[in-house]
Amino acid sequence: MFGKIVYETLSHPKSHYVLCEAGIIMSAFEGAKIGDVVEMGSNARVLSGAEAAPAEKAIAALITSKSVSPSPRLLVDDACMHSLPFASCATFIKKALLDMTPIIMRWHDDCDGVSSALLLDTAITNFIKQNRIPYTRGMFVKKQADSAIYDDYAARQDADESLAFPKKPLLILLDHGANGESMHAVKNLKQSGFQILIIDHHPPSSEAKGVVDFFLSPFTVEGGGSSHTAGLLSFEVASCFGPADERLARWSLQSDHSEFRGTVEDKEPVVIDYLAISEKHSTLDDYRRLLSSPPSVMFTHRKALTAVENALKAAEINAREVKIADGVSMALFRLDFLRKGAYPSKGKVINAFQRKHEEGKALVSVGYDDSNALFRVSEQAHERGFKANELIAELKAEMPHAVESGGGHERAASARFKAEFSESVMNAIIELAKKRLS
Ligand SMILES: [Mn+2]
Repeated sequence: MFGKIVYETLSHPKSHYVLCEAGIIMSAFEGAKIGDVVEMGSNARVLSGAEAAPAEKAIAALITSKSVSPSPRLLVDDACMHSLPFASCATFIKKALLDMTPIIMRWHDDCDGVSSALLLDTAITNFIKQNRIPYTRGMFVKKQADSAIYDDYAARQDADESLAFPKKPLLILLDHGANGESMHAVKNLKQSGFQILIIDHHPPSSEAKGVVDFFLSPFTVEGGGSSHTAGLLSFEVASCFGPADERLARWSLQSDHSEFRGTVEDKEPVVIDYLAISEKHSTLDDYRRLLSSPPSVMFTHRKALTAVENALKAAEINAREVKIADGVSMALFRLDFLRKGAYPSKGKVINAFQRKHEEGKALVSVGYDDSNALFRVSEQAHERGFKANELIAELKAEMPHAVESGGGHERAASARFKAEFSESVMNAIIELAKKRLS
């Protein structure tokens, strides 16, 4: 029987893990290294040259047969979903698992990221069990990221982590890592020998596809966009491993305001978002435990709502209204009472404010602190011609010394500026708004 050495212990002398017809078997071959093909049994030895070729072929066929993936039934039936290579992505992961590649999986700290991680974790763990692959606990590292950027600090941690393994790991980045800001760190790890898989629905860097081993992004195919959440994509990949929890995909659609979300508002997306921020060290099992307990879901949902309500009150108390045109008003309120990285985010508070006050009104809400301003535009204000992204573009052009970045959509956008110019920036926003609607 032929086999391939896929892993080894760090002990002396080394023991080898050999992938063969019978599964993965532990054995020892003197002087052998990972990747060598061997003959097992009484004539146990490392094969080389012409002898190795048929063995390599047999092992490759074995891996191919064990990693086939059926095309999944699609939860969202559109051109983008039909074009995305879900089955190949699953096969890519299965091959890495059969090869006993250590895994480092990171996910964005929000409902979409957590849903993606829960789906892939279950799929991967089940595959490891079904195929009796002798992964030890430390070979599947799971970490929640703390932003949408995979940065050099994170990459350094992962590089350090990889030193404990006899071979380079597969890094799986979920719902983050594809944007331009992440490319430096991603490239570094790729160069150091990591395999990298990114499943992300954020607008990607043009380099992302070329850098990583597998890139699953709705932006790479016709008709895809941010509405195809990472949770949705991960659900389809997980479905190629076996039955997957459809609710997680639906929760990610709800939390990310996807155009494919259902009409029913579940509590769980709010709960997951809340936990991801307020209990940053939650493990995937912590999420599972909480989600499987209806009283805990109710309780945590209540806590999250209360946090938003209290923040909304604080915003309302300091809000001032400015008339920017006949029948169009702008509500400005400070958001510095919110702690950075805590729940709720500025975005959640301004959304809550806008939802409560916009009904039937031409209202532009501006939530701001010393270096940021967020805009939300009601339907009526938009009909009157107010476009937040255009105002920000004008602001940038007019105050290049003060405005650092900004952008977004017509009805939701934000700008970042230097704190020392905050007062003049806020005044300019009001003046530009008046001018644009006059
Ligand atoms: Mn996200």
